Amino acid sequence: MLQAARNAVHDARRIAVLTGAGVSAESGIPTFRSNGGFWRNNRFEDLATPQGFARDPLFAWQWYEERRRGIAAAQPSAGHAALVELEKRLAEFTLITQNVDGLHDRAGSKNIVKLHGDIWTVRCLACGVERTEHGELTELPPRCACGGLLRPGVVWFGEQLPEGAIERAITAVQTSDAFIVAGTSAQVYPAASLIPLALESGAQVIEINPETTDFSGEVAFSLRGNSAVILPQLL
Ligand code: BJW
Ligand code: ZN
Repeated sequence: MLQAARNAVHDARRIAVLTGAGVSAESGIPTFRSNGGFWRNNRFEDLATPQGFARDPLFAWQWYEERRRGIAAAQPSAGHAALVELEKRLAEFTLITQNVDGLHDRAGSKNIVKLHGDIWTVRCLACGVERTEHGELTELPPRCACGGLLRPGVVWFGEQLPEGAIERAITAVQTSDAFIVAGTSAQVYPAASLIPLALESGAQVIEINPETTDFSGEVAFSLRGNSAVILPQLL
């Protein structure tokens, strides 16, 4: 199975990749739905919806600030590094990520589509200004120069994805010879819909996950294991 998947990667001229929280798990960052995942101990309705944030911005910000600190202290894994190498080999490569942690950028990946935004940006709910904010936030909840409340620049449930993001992802998937799906439970849409799209478009789909997903039975290669081990082996 691994050798056949390696051949599919080797033969592909255009590759698209979809990553999820599992790829950052090996950097020590909790996932959402696995054991020890965020949604096992927190209600996503309180933390990852506009309604939850509006009810208690301080509570949501305390969670985001704790995550930002953990991510700042983390290092990209061997899985992140393998995707940088893969990009260097190919003329056309798109890394579509659901992760907001910025570890793909820090590892050195270039052509990244961030479907769910970026935890290092903040946006003002009053004037709409957006900026990158890497340091520790001194005041919680943080405020804009205009006095408005700042929110994390991530995509919550019920919200639109960043402008153009899903369109770029769809084009990359439809034109790819191979589509690698790593470390995602594939339960959140529209990100998960890229998998059936790749199958319809005739791409060789390679899934990397220690667990099965709803798509494991449909993809060409379902590689069971950790992405920090399997992604380097694929190259
Ligand atoms: C390893 C590993 C290792 C462990 N190596 N692997 C169609 C049908 C039904 C519902 C909808 C639909 N279309 C839209 C919706 C609504 C909703 C949705 O999808 N709901 C579902 C839950 C059913 N989607 C939305 O609202 C989206 N917006 C949208 O569609 O706008 C248009 C619209 C609006 C209103 C109505 C209808 C349409 C927005 C979704 C935003 C998701 N946001 C979050 C939070 C981001 C901010 C933050 O980080 O705080 O994004 S939720 C969370 O889940 C986060 C993740 O990016 C996302 C995906 O999670 P991921 O990455 O898959 O992580 P896990 O934990 O689920 O899985 C980890 C996997 O790794 C597991 O499988 C492990 O086995 C594996 N793993 N260790 C490899 N070492
Ligand atoms: Zn403002």
